[in-house]
Amino acid sequence: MTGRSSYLIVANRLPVDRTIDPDGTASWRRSPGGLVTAIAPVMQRRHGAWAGWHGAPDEKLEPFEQDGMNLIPVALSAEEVELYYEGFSNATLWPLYHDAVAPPVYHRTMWDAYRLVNERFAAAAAEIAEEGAVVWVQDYQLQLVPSMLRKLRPDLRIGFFLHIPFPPVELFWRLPWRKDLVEGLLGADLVGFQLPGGASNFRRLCRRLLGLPYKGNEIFLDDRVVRTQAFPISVDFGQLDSLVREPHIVARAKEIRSELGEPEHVLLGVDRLDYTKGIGQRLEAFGELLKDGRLRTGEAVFVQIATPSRERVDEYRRLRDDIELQVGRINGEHATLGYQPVWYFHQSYNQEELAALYLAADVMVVTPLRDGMNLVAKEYVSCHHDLSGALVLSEFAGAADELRQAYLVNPYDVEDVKRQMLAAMRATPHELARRMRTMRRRVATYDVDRWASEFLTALESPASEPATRHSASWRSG
Ligand code: ADQ
Repeated sequence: MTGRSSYLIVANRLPVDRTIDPDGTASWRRSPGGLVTAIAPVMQRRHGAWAGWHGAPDEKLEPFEQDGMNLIPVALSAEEVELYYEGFSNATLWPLYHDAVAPPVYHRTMWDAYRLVNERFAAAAAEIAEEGAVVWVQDYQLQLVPSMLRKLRPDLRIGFFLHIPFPPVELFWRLPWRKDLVEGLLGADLVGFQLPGGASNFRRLCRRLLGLPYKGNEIFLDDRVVRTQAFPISVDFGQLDSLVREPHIVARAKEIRSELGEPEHVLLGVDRLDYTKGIGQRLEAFGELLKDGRLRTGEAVFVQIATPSRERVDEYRRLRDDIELQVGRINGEHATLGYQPVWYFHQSYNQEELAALYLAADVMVVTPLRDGMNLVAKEYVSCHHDLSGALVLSEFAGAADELRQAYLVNPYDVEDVKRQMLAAMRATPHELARRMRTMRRRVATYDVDRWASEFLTALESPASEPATRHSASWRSG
């Protein structure tokens, strides 16, 4: 470890994955993904540090340097992984914040572990941060960290960003620990959300639960002001845009289409295998189009990539079984020798293969029942510089706020999904280009770099005086 840092990220996971070489030696590799790509350069410029779990239970590691970042591993026991991560984070908060599309579980032992682990993250951050440092806490696993950290280190400037939706007051109200969580978040100077709707849900909740007044974006506490604001996350548009122009990616995309049997239409889904993503809904729509005869045998194939995810949580095991049964049924009913309608992969891919798949797909089908943003939709758009391709996008994905020219669907309405999938397949190149051009302009302008810099600029700008509280109006609605 090289001393204290003036800039610090606190996230459930470190931005690196451990790889074991054939000779048995372990090394660390930067994790793929927009968040790391966006934040790493800022951290390098500012001698930043990153505190997070390194991914293996019951292992205590010393801080180390990687890629010009100070990495501070936070240890978790196997029991804590079960109760804090799989339990309170992914079996309580995750479903509750996603409109309770699966029933959340409420267990006091999980909550106790969540609080304990949040305390450990806060203590690690307090120890590393320089006087007056900027600390940016990430996501729903660490919602208590802002207030815990402020108690330990009132000199810090603390930001928090929630990557998933913030639910309406009526849903949040169910949480036995609702007050603790809200007070936890209010330890931050700036609380960021994907959409303005999440920010306003939070402000209303603060008023109803704690009687706190707010005006515009600002919530007034006795001694300070908490800013709440939307910062829609994005992707590294420039990097994807140049990657898909490389000849080997273009060649791979052609090869993929040929391996699929050169169908007229390639439809694609790419998701973590998660019940919020509406994978079953889109497969049902595709299956019905084949059954109705609105798609001819051999005309279209559906490629569904489902990255393994949270496999020890019960709800995820059931989902995997359901999806695999559904894929088997569709193929059983509609395949012929030489034609397989659904290609399903329960695997992870590297970025190049994913980019080639995006490029190869005529229709990207993104149908979450609820999603904070959905980066896959923005990645697809970034990969279509020739203005080909159509995006079918759920109205319940945060990305739908920006990508208005997508074929927007209500994933609960199977007829609507079928109609829009067909419309996307039948559209003229001119129509596709018109839609794609506008969507690309949006993603190119609001890329992940802009997301990170807007958040940090807002965090570092001076807060309003708490005195303005007296002029705060009580908002209704
Ligand atoms: P996720 O729920 O994980 O993210 P998403 O935004 O779509 O959802 O990001 C998934 C990422 O994983 C994408 O970058 C995608 O390319 C990658 N990925 C998916 N399948 C893969 C595979 N088989 N192999 C390799 N990579 C794969 C949460 C929230 C979202 C929010 C993001 C960022 O749920 O709403 O957009 O955080 O804030």
